[in-house]
Amino acid sequence: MQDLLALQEEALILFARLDTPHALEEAKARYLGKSGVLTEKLKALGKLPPEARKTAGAAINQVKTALENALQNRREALAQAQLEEELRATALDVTLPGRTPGRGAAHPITRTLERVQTLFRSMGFEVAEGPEIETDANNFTALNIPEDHPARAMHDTFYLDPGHVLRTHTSPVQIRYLQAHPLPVKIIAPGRVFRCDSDVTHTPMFHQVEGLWVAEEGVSFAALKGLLIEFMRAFFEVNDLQARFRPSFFPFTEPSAEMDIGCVICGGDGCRVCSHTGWLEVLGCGLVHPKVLEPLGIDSERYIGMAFGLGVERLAMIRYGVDDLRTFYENDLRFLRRFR
Ligand code: 2NM
Repeated sequence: MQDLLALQEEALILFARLDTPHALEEAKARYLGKSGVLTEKLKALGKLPPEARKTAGAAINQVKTALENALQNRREALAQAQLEEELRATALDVTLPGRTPGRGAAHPITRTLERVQTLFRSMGFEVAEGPEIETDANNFTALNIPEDHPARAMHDTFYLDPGHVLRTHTSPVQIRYLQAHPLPVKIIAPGRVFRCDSDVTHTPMFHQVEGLWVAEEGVSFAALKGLLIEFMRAFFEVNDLQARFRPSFFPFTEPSAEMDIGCVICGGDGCRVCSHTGWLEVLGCGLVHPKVLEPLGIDSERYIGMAFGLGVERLAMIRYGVDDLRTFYENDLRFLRRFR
């Protein structure tokens, strides 16, 4: 009897300590299996006298029942613990904020390009595009740029081979357009242009919008000035915008001019953006040279062309108050996020 109670005590302690179903079933076999300790004791009952057999059998069966109950309770406890562990491991906290993809935004140069295009469209211009790799003929010769012009030099232009360049302006788009469409034409040519230049105020790639309006009527230098002033007024949202046109030179226009506007940052008082002059240089313009029109079969006695070219980065810098051109192309999100 003493022996049996000690056995029960030992088994119950062991069951309570085992913490995997496998170990528990192994322990069960040791006590209750075919040759388990308790089973052997039952087998040995036959050797006892009938009276003793009865009490001993009852005692053994009592221990057997106690062990089976303990086993069953321990099985359930382990199963419950495992379920709880699984639930904990796969728990989903529905109160956590969602992982939404970061919201993107158009680059400030893209936004500026789109703003320029929208305004010129509203003034009746179509948008024309062309390749970034151009022939020397379209990029220079058709624009009355002489063979010995400094702009053609290797150190200013990216040559791909002797006959092809990365376009240095979008004017060749306008040459292509004039070759392919009947007059009148009224277009802008926005896009990337490339110059072998890199410092604080120049990047080797930048964006231009050039405009061209060729017609029998309505085109004049006065009309050109009025159009450009109207555009700048709308672009910078300044009603009483000051403007002036200084004589200049381009091989492809005559007369030619540079347009300045009263500084939209300081109102003309002088600041860092306008280098304390009160004026901002914003574009070049002029009336298209007969030497550009005539080779295209356009009678320059009958048709007049007005043209202009502006730098998108320059307009973006002024509009957004950015003082270093290169920041547009460093892809620093701290900078880019400011334009959302
Ligand atoms: C400028 C300034 C003045 C221009 C001229 C032409 C074309 F194709 F008609 F000859 N396109 N763009 C032009 C005129 C560009 O950029 C400062």
